[in-house]
Amino acid sequence: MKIFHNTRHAEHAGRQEMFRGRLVDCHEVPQRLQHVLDELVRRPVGTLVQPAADLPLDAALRRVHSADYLDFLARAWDDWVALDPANALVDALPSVWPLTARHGFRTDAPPLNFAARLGQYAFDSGTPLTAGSWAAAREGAACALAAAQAVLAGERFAMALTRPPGHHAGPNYMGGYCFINNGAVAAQALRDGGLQRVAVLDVDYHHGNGTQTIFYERSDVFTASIHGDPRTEYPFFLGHADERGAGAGEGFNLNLPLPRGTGFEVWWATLQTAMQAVRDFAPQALVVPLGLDTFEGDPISGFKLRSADYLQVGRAIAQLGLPTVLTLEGGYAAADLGVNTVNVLEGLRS
Ligand code: Q9C
Ligand code: ZN
Repeated sequence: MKIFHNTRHAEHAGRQEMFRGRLVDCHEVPQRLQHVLDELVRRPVGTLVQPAADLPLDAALRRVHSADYLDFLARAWDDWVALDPANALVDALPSVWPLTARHGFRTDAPPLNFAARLGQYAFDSGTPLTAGSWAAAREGAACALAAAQAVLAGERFAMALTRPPGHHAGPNYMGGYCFINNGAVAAQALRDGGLQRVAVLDVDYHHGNGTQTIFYERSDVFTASIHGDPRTEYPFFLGHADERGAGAGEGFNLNLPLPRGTGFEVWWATLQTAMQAVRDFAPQALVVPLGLDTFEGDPISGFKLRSADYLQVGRAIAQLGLPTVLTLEGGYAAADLGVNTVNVLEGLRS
């Protein structure tokens, strides 16, 4: 399989995230990807490649994100430093939010102040925006686009091995360590490449709120997510079982929330449910936002999968028999992330 590797990922290196009133060290760190690369040297289950430099990336980004959000991201670091030159030494985190029109705040008079604009485009204060965030996120999206194109060209499997992750990024917002929704970029590129129906099967511990929202009113992209129950788990405000899609998309979103503490047996049975729904949809290709934060040793998550379980997960995905793009999402037990990720990829081949 082709593994499109983001060579610019380390340019996104947040220092701290806000967690319950404290700034704590970031969980989503460059070493995560290095552990996967190291394991791929030990077990070369695929070929590491880079996306071509001339991909139609900007057009692909505009297919899933709004133009104003993309402009915001492209200029964010310069605007942050312009707000105060001393900011050059500090990561940007939002500290003020408009909430929604429901609270009486205006959405028709966007502020010029950059700290306010950051709050307008971010839904948490756990996602530091740094000098290299845009470059890293952009190149990661190029990996996702290239992986989709490889599958369109006949590859059975292709992976975007990248960070920052993507599945929490919505049409016009960042958050959950995500800026650009790589899985959505891949799914849309598969559609634009001529496939009529594409399924997304998100196995990250956290609900794929961004991907769900991007495709919520569409019947051509079926989205399914297995995740920690949002009543207790991040991202809290989306991911319930009764979210089934809307309008033309009604019935084309499936959420399978599970309680914190869930082990492999129940998770596996839930995966079978999700896989049956994917089969019923009869897609021509599959996108798997692959989060490895379902691991028992994950420092911020609550499921109890073990390393060997990921071989089974890979086998199950392969059994769907679909051309498949995988994107790396969460997984914060950094030292175990290599083995767990490559176990999935090895499982795909067996
Ligand atoms: N201090 C992904 O897995 N906050 N994002 C958790 C822990 C956000 C996870 C708080 C977790 C986001 C891609
Ligand atoms: Zn996650």
